[in-house]
Amino acid sequence: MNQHLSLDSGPNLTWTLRCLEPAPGSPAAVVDRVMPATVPGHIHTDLLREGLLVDPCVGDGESAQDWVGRSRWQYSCDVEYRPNGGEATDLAFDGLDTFATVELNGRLLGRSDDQHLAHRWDVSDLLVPGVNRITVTFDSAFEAAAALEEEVGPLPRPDPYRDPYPFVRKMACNFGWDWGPRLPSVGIWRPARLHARGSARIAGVRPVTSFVGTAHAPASAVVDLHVDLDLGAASGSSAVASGLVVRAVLRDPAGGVVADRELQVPADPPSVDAAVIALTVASPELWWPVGLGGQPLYSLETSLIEAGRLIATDRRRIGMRHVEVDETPDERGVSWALRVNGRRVRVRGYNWIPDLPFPNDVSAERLTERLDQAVAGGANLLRVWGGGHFAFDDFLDGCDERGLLVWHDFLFACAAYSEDEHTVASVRAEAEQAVTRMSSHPSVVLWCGGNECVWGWQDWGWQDTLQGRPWGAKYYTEVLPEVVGRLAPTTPYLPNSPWSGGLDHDPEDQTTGPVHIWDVWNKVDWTHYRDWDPRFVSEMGWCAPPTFATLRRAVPEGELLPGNPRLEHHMRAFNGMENLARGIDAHFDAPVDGDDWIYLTQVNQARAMRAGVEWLRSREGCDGVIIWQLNDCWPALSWAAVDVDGLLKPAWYALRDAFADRLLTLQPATVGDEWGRQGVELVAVNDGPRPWLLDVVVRRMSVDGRELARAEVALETAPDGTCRVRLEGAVAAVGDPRTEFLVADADGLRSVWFFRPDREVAAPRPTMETSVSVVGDSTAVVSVSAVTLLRDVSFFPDRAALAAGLPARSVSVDRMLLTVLPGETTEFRVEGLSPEAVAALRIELTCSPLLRAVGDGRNER
Ligand code: BMA
Repeated sequence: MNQHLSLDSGPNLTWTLRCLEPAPGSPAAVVDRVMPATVPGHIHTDLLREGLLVDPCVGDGESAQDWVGRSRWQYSCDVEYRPNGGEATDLAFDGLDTFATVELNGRLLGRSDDQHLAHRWDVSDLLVPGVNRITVTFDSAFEAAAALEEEVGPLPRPDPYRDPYPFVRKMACNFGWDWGPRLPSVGIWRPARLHARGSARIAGVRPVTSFVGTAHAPASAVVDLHVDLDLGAASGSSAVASGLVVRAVLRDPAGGVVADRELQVPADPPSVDAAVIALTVASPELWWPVGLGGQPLYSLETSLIEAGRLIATDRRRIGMRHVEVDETPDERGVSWALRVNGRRVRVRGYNWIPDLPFPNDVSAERLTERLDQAVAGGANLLRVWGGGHFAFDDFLDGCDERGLLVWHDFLFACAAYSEDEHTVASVRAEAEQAVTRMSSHPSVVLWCGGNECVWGWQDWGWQDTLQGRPWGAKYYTEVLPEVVGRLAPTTPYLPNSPWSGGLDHDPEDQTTGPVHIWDVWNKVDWTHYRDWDPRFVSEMGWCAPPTFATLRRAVPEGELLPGNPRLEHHMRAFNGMENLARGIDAHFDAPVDGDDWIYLTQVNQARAMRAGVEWLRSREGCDGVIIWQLNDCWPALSWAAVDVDGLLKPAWYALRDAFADRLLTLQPATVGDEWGRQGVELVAVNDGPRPWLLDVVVRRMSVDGRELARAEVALETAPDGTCRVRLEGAVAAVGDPRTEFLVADADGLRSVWFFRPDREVAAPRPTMETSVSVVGDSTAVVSVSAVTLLRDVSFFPDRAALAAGLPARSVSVDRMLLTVLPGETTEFRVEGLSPEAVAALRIELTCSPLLRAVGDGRNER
């Protein structure tokens, strides 16, 4: 039987680490110091534990660590080995970050220059009984990149990234991004092992599934199981291969065996892809995206038997689902829609970035929380963005279980890339490994060549700099589609994001393919999302600070206001502070203090996301919206909906509502009419599997609370349908857009439409009455009665937690950003405060027009 001796650090194995060549700026304490190292891990976390680094997330600790990525490092371990009867043994590393030289007992095994590649070396002849020494030496990625840049010549690189990340096959955002710190790491960052593999091992298991019958209820499925075999040194020897049998056992979700087949590996010639076993599943239980059905997972056990002896087993779960991209020409252009099991899935997604700067630090609990936040935030898809790393299996397992679709970029982002022979070979090998590893996950529904590379080439002036030199097109149009077509032929491939059908097409063409909407955040007000009428949006976003608690942790000193350099250090977006100010200026009066500023910037992010998503979801021709971005990797003023500490920003609540299966929304009747001056429509969007019948009450109101007109509208919305009615008559006859607004209510859902920005709306000075009651050991209900119109009333649980002396994460609230009409009462359910803490609670609510109301009856500005 294949045996694995883990080389991950633990009670039985110690790795050590030392600096071979300290770069200028290194602390004296690092010289000649031998330290314990974590495998799998990252050097920064070891140095932090040793007290050689300060926390890069606090203050400007990040700036003090430049020396780490410029030094040379060596990892070593002594491993006890007992010979196992002469079985061939490999030394296997699942990932080395990045310029690594690997030696065993002083003998060179090989080198790696690609963080995203797994390696294995046959060490049968080098291992000795007893202690064996493994060393991995890492050169500086900066120096390697500089040498490569010298070799292939400069390539265009976009702002604001000054480092030569496109020259190295290493996580691009390691070098800093417009939401993340610059912390180029080194390390043995994925698991390692000694693998007694004998004459053969299972190198990959790829189910390629086809269906017989209708797509949504097929009569049967045929799983062509491709079992990649690695015959190592025995390859070519028919004597070994002739005795090999592959057996596959497939069990349904209840555990019953549905297929059990064996295949003699063809002996002549033996190859690494010798076994394909067809498994037939009658009446398969289909795997569906969240909201459209269940996520049944079948268990698959693949074994390798040599001369009657079991030598290797692979276990995994697979799902029965069919996926395609529907690109049908129509009067507007060509659709771009995901279809799963024949059913169009209107995508409501979030872009995913590495959840911490050092990926191994993401615990199982943290990952679970983040995936749950995505689903609770209305998502049915995550896009793993190409500037990070290939998703780990625990992430994909979590997506399989939750019905979260995964769009996975290959690892190219915002840059031109060299097409030299060596890099092409590396990229091909990376892609082969990643596609093979991930192909059994039903959640992986799309491979995409890269992020914004074709757009950059088309629109960012690269062509002038490149003067005809290669820039990466070969990857997107040749290398990567060939790999996906060969190894995961039933998974769709998109050459890039954005993309409009060809290298010679404007990738931002709205009539076809996915676009990225960035002009809005970068240049204009968020009302201009309503100028767009695309087929699919794979990125759009608006920045805001993280929650107060997270920002205060990262910026312990000074006011939390623009102008504080420590705060601005955590804003990496190009023109970020200016854009935030521009955003506030378009809607609100200037903030007076830091609390106002945080509230207004966060509410503006939430409003931007709600406006953009509701507008795009209301357009029948738009088949998906993916928000930039779900998560953060450090305390950042960023586009994230959830901050690095896992705390929900107001935008998350707005997106949860805007992404609900059933959306009721008021929208302008005309594209480009940002404020609905030419008429407003009532739109119901039903992404769910059942029809939606609703009676909507639409009122035209005065800001002083008077009802000016009312209409009752009955809507019937089919599953996967949209229903729209233009408002007519008295309810639509707006007199003064500064004092009037519309409200639509049905089924507990509310949509509100104002015709002017807040600061032009003649709303009365806000007044509210509040009370709090304890309803359980740790639950309180904060109730708010509006005396005047209150918009976006919010209770911030992190502030309540800090006031009660509790960790910010320990208190949560169910809702945020409520618009309450005069005379109405609404409630927030707050979890995590003891009755004593509730008794001492000073209820702080914030709303627009700006007011901070406190629970002792006073209203404060
Ligand atoms: C796009 C993304 C990221 C970036 C984001 C915000 O360019 O693909 O590269 O972080 O917008 O600018």
